[in-house]
Amino acid sequence: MKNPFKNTMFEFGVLNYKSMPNEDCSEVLLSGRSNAGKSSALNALAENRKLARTSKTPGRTTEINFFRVNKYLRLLDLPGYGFAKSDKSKKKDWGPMLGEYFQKRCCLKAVVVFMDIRHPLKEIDIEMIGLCRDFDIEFLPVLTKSDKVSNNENFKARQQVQKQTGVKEVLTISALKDQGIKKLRDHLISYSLYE
Ligand SMILES: Nc1nc2c(ncn2[C@@H]2O[C@H](COP(=O)(O)OP(=O)(O)OP(=O)(O)O)[C@@H](O)[C@H]2O)c(=O)[nH]1
Ligand SMILES: [Mg+2]
Repeated sequence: MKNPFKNTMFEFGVLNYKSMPNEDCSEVLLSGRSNAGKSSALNALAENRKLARTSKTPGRTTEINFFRVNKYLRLLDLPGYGFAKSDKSKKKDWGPMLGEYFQKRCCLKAVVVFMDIRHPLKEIDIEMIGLCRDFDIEFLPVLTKSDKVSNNENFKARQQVQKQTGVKEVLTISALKDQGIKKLRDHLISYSLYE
């Protein structure tokens, strides 16, 4: 079957809630610490390396970027926390904006919390999960860079996250090896069907 993310396109980059586009489809927020692998995952979903900018230098994504998957779904690439030292002027506290976004944006259907499989559930991840719980928004923990660890460590990390979050479904992916990406696509598409 054709990859439903193949035609994903960049739409807008915004710095605040006011500048966001009209709510004309479901939205899923891609969140996680800087360097967690959000943009790489997005590119793997779309099979397009040029879609979102990825970098070894944390903090290269500085705006919330809206990507249109199809008529029914948008993905929002949220810059990670902990920005590059060289770019202090662009440092931004997303906290207040996210609160407003979670509260007002009815089309927000789910939040993906990307975490490096080698160090999941840092404080900021727990805060994000707390925000989802406060606003009753579904969240999906996704452990990234699974190619960096053994199968055993992979299993243990997933178990730890399941136990700590109480969530049954924890995905593991490798954007590099194209592992778990199909399953992530299926989850994202299912969110777009939520009422
Ligand atoms: N080995 C491996 N490296 C990966 C994988 N995914 C991402 N990386 C690397 O991790 C680094 C950060 O990836 P990004 O996708 O830019 O991370 P990000 O979460 O978008 O970071 P910010 O935009 O700063 O929030 C890059 O050097 C990627 O090449 C993976 O599946 N395997
Ligand atoms: Mg990024």
